[in-house]
Amino acid sequence: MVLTDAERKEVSALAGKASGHTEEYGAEALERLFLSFPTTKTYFSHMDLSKGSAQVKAHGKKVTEALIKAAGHFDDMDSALSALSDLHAHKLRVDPVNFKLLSHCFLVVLARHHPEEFTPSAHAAMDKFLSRVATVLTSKYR
Ligand code: HNI
Repeated sequence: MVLTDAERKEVSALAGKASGHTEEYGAEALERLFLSFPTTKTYFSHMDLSKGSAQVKAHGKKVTEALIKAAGHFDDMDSALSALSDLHAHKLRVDPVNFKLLSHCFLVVLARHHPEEFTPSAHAAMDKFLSRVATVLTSKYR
């Protein structure tokens, strides 16, 4: 699943938009995830998931930063995300279906905050990118 040059440009542009809002966008994506897909909360039972939670904000920031990092490593995403891949596969054992749900929530966040930039082609590029990230993060499951 290789992104074309045009798709990379679209993803980089949206990653640039997100870079000044890592905590805000990450926390919003997680809030949407937990509200719309409540089974995802089981992975975070050790956290305070109430609205405005400092733990959700801190986690959201980490997730957005990881996505921005991935957007800087289109050609070597496996090595760039290797530690995260170990974590999700071996320690957390997040069911892969959940990655689609979180990806969807991130798309909604980007569309909401950047409606002008979130064109159909940017949407498609971002969707492909998030699928690629999910593939890397679930690649060590077996
Ligand atoms: Ni995920 C921890 C990035 C999808 C559940 N996750 C992290 C961390 C990053 C991260 C970064 C922090 C690592 C560290 O502290 O060293 N996660 C990502 C990314 C995606 C993703 C980029 C996909 C886009 N994670 C998911 C999904 C779930 C998930 C879909 C479950 C629904 N992640 C977790 C849990 C932790 C976690 C649970 C540990 C949280 C904690 O701090 O205890």
